[in-house]
Amino acid sequence: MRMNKNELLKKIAFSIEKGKVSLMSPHPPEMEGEKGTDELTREALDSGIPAKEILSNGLIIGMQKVGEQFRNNEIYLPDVLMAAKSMTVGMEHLEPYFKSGDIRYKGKIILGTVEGDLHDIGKKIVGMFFEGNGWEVIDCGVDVSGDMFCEAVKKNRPNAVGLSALLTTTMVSMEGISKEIKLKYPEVKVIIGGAPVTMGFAAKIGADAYFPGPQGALDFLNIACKKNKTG
Ligand code: B1M
Repeated sequence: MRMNKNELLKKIAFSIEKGKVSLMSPHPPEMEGEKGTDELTREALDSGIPAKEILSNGLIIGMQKVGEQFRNNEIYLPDVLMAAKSMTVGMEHLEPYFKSGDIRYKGKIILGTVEGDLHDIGKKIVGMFFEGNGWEVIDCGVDVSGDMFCEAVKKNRPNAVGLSALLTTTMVSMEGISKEIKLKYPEVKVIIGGAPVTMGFAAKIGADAYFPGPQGALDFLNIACKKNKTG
């Protein structure tokens, strides 16, 4: 029998929570023979659920639960790794649905997770969102130093650079990176985001803006870029 929308989204969240990648994956043993995020995400798309809804009400909900359980010491790092693997497989299905049909981009942004930090799921989501809304995204990956960001700016001449950090220990490096970019390229906007980052922190380190999620960052880019064009 076909699952309804809510059941399917709940199942996707659960398959992230449990790190069940696909039907064939042996982890976790108690879910042997069950569909994983791979099949469930495909099924959700095929049944007409919008990609944004699958992301927000399926994949992200599952990952939030993983975060809570990890914080409460109910699960361990290998479980988080399996959840991240499962999330990545789901996002791969969604990615084409976020691509913009625009050939003329509104502008260009460089994205990266700052040095010392390997968390990239949130940054990838932000990038997908930007691309889907007409921005060219150059993703420098994870563990990106100030010099690497500046090199990318020199090569690509973007309108903005977006820094992501998920650790309280790595968010501090945003200050040096932001200052280095601003010193060399004062016309380039620097925006920051990631779970531990705040508006106050952005102001303190001299970044142009902070956003808790992709939508605010996108609105900022659209306005800032328009102002630049009209002088
Ligand atoms: Co790690 N980890 N992790 N981890 N991990 C956290 C961040 C943690 C909060 C878990 C916890 O304790 N509850 C904790 C940090 C504690 C702290 O610093 N205060 C933590 C820790 C401690 C660690 C390790 C140190 C664990 C260890 O080794 N003992 C280690 C560090 C490795 C390193 O980076 N050097 C580590 C490792 C990992 C994995 C590799 C296993 C894996 C990452 C896999 C990957 O990314 N490819 C992982 C994961 C998955 C998590 C949690 C569970 C989930 C993160 C995530 O993907 N969230 C996380 C707990 C949590 O966040 N609740 C945790 C889903 C994602 C959609 O949200 O990334 O917040 P998020 O992105 C959002 C917004 O923040 C925002 O928009 C996104 C979309 O809505 N956003 C931006 C993000 N970037 C933005 C940029 C913008 C604008 C908005 O503009 C430029």
